[in-house]
Formats: sequence, structure tokens, C-alpha cells
Amino acid sequence: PNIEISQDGAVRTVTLSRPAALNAFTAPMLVQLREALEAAAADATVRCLVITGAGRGFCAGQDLSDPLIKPGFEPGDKPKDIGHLLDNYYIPMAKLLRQLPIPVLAAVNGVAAGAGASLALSCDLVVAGSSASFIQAFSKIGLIPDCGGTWLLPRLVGRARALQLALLGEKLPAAEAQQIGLIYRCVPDAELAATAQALAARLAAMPVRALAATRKAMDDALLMNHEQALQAESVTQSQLGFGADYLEGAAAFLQKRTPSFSDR
Ligand code: LHQ
Repeated sequence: PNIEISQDGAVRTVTLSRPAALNAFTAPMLVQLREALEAAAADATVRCLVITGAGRGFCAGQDLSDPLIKPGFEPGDKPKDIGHLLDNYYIPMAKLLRQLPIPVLAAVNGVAAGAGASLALSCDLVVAGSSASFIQAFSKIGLIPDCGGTWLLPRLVGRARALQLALLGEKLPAAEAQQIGLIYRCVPDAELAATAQALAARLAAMPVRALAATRKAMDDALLMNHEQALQAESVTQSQLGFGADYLEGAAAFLQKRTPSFSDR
């Protein structure tokens, strides 16, 4: 398998593992990743997900040597349809990632290029090691940002910066990614795993149903006017208000004790 799964308490960690190719995606690997996301979503013991990479890279995006898309090099060789790869493998994975009922954290241990960068930036929080970097590699091979890149980048850093990154395809070091607000934090490489696990454990102890609802409410609100967003907040807040976590959170506050959350 090219996806390794481990769990510590309520934190599930999914590790992309094709280190010889900087964890570039093959079709079977994308299926394994989707299955790992589905399993985490379905397992009530999991309250936070961490995605990271094995070896010196996080993920170099689509494996360009995959026979499914590898171009023929001879004149007259027929071009292959790369859209089907998106439809059948990337889109289901990217949708699922955005719909998880728990918070998801990317621990970016090295280069995140192309769809690998989109994967990291689709997560709710991104922590990166100081030697990690983000590359919108698509433009260099005549493509556009995919796996959600066109949607994510302008939302994360605004149109001007999104275009700078996507058109030029330059390597953005993790420290600069933090400076422009693209990621949550850049930490020394040696501290990345521990920082990510501690942050994930902290999130897992929070009311995760409300955290997932926050992600959805914010994504949805981007397409609404002010009044619609106020109304949508009221609907979601009302649902959460009937949940065990709100009762527990409010009671614990009033009773001056630490809350113990269980909704998911
Ligand atoms: C790779 C790859 C790779 C294969 C490193 N493939 N082997 C969706 C749907 C359909 C079609 C197309 O695309 C998409 C979305 C996309 O993701 S498009 C973007 C695809 N990704 C790229 O264009 C990135 C290509 N890789 C690179 O530019 C470099 O490898 C980076 C900058 C990521 C890292 O550079 P270095 O640190 O210098 O490492 P390296 O280049 O020496 O790579 C190490 C090995 O990994 C090497 O193999 P080798 O056998 O020579 O040691 C590379 O060939 C292999 N590798 N990325 N995407």
C-alpha cells in the first residue's frame, strides 16, 4: 500500500508513502487515500485526522509517468484524456476531504507540488516544516491548478497572490507561506511531527462537530450575501444548540470545570 494509517488516541494519521517519487499520486494510491478518508469519517473513535508524507517530500502531485496519462513521445501518438483521472480519482477524494465530520490537519514535511499542494491546502489547518515548500507546478506543464486549486487559492490569499503563485509556479518556502497567511504555521523540521500531533490532539478534544460545521458554514457563506449568511448561521446554530456538545460546553463553563465533548 502507498497509504499508511496509524492512530494515537482520537487522532488518526494518514501517511502518503511512495517516498522514491516524493509521494506522487498514482490512481491506486488515490483510491487508497479516498478509502482512508472514508474509514476515518465512519469511525466514531476518530476525532481529528492528520495527513503527512513519508520521506523527504509531502506529495509531488500527479505521477507524470503513470501509464494512464503518460504522453506518447512519438509524433502521431494520441494524447490521453487526463480529465477522466480528475473525474474518477481526484474529485471524489477532494470532495470527501472537504466534507469530513472532523477537523483535518496537513503536516507538510517537504515539497507539496501540483495536486499535492492542493491536497495540503484543502485541509482545515496546515503546519509545515521549515524545509517544506509549496509549488503550483501546473503552469510549467501547460495545465491549470486542479484538485480544488482554482477555488482554494484566491480564497486563501486573494486573487493577486493566487495568480502570482499559479502563473509563475515558483517554489514558495514554508516560512513565506506562513507570512502570506497561506498556512497556519511553519515550525522547525525536527518539531513538525510533535507539533502536528499536539495540535491534532487539541482539536480532537474540542467539539469537533461544531468545527466541521464551521468549515461548511464558511465555505457556504462565500456564496451568500450578508442576510443569507446570518440566516444560515441561525439554522446551523439552532441544530448545534440541541447537541450534547453545546450543553456540555455551556454547563462546564458555568460549573468551572473542563468539558468532555462527544458529538461527532
Ligand atoms: C516524480 C514526480 C511526479 C513522477 C517527482 N511524477 N515522478 C492531475 C491530473 C492529470 C494529469 C496531470 O496532473 C494533475 C495534477 C498535477 O498534480 S499536475 C503537477 C504534477 N507535478 C509536477 O509537475 C511536479 C513534478 N516534480 C517536480 O517538479 C520536482 O520533482 C519537485 C520540485 C517536486 C521536487 O524536486 P527535487 O527535490 O529536485 O526532486 P526530484 O525532481 O529529483 O524528484 C525525486 C524523484 O521523484 C525523481 O525520481 P528519480 O527516479 O529521478 O529519483 C522524480 O522523477 C520523482 N518525481 N515528482 N510528479
